[in-house]
Amino acid sequence: MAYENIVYEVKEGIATITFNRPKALNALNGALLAELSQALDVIAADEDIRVLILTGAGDKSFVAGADISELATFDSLKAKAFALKGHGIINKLQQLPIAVIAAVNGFALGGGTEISIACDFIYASENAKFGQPEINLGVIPGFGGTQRLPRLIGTNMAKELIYTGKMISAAEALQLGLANNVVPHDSLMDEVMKTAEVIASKGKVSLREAKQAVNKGMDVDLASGCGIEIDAFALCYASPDAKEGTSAFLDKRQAEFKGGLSV
Ligand code: DAK
Repeated sequence: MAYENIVYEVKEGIATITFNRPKALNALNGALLAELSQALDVIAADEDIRVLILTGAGDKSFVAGADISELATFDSLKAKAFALKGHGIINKLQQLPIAVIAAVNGFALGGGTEISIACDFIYASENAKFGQPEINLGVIPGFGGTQRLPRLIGTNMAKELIYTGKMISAAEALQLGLANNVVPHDSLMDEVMKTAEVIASKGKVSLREAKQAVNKGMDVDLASGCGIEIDAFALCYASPDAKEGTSAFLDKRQAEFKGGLSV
């Protein structure tokens, strides 16, 4: 389908979604969210895609949050409907059976931070800024920020960011473990692509099982999490990739993983 608020590209198993409302610093309006949701469905159904990269159009912003001109029109019922829709899309993003990297190229505020932390990890450019400024608008994070941010950076630090609405730099985000890597602005996509290519060369089933074991395990106690890992480990052997990976090592050659998701 034709998208107007995002750009969707796929190259050699690596998909990229670029939020594309640069005049509004890529703020999330309803139309953009609907397109994002559709693109995620397309990606989920495409067995050839192994990695998704999310980034923002222009030099300045990843996503500057929900579109405030839409937020300004809400009543409680509309706010609830918007929250349900937003959570649905962000859950879909988090649960994609492939690796998802946020390439944060500028402002990641409010919904921008919330989308980035629903990805598997974040690479940020030196001029990236993160924050949950909803408190300045008289509301609270509505796309999972009160839940995912404390799990990622700890309760007290998350509370400080959510209560003050302040922005933090890429360097601070790195220190907090919010970003995995901070790189010069102009080399952000190259660095993200290098990591994406490494991941795309791995087995699709083992990647999916690793991701699901980590994600599901974070929501349960350690013993239950280890149970999840045991099942996920066993399932990897349903794919020819396990045979290929172990044989390749023993044969002293590079593994060529070809297993699909149909196992
Ligand atoms: N929405 C709409 N337009 C935005 C925008 C946004 N979030 N952010 C920026 N823009 C627009 C500006 O209005 C401006 O438009 P023009 O005036 O040129 O037409 C253009 O983008 C450039 O912005 P600035 O001129 O302000 O650029 P600066 O470099 O001076 O400042 C800034 C950049 C990012 C610091 C500033 O634009 C800013 O503070 N933006 C707002 C950041 C923010 O507060 N974001 C919203 C966070 S709240 C919920 C679910 C989710 C949420 C809430 C509820 N429920 C389900 C109920 C989520 C809420 C949020 O994300």
